Amino acid sequence: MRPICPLSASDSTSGVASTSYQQDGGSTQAYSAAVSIADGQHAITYWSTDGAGNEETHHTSATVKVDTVDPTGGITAPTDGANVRQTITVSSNSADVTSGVASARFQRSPHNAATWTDIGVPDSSSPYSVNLDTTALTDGLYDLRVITTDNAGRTTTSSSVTIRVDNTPPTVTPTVTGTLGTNSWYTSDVQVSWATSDTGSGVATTTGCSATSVTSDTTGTTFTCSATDNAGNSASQSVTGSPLSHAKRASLCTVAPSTAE
Ligand SMILES: [Ca+2]
Ligand SMILES: [Ca+2]
Repeated sequence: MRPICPLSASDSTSGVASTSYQQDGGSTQAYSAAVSIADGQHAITYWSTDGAGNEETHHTSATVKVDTVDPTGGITAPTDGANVRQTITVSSNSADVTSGVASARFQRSPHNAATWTDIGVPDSSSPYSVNLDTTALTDGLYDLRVITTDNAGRTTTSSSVTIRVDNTPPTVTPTVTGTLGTNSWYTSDVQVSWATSDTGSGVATTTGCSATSVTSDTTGTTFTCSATDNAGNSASQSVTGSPLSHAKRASLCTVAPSTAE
């Protein structure tokens, strides 16, 4: 409902003949009924004239501020469907044409649960954003939204975007096959193969994970497979020949996996 601005006047002797007003210093208007005020900030000047033609001192209202339009604003980052890890920046394009944005309040919920939790404190200055430490959350799907409030107190709640939090590196598993002799030495050619998997965002890329055949005596040769998931978590594992050098085939043992950030 657009606000209206009613005026009233009285005169003790000859009576009020007319009441006039100007909006924002514009043309003089005869006042007959409540005046509708457009969105924005306005100054109303008004005065009455009595039956004897006496015009009273003009009055100017306090600034009349009108905002009838809800603000706008949606999540601009991360994008819907994004795989994220570590600490991310959540941003919005909150805006309001008339009274301006008072705050952008960011919230998260487990996907489709609609149990919203504030992310940090509302941001009151553009560009509107907040940091989200995803390591404090269980890996999985989450919805994000922003509630934009304008300076008139009107609010708009955005639609939500869904992200996948994945702070767990892929699993890299070597398999070494061959004819095992004694003391962990292989006495045949040896095949090194790899399995990579990721239960969160999935494996995006692998390096060095092709199956390899060791067909000559070797010691100290290291084979490494690295995998990176779609959120950017990496892991690698290596198998390396034993330092012993006098056997038919080098023994192979698994060393501890390393996780790259
Ligand atoms: Ca507004
Ligand atoms: Ca993962």
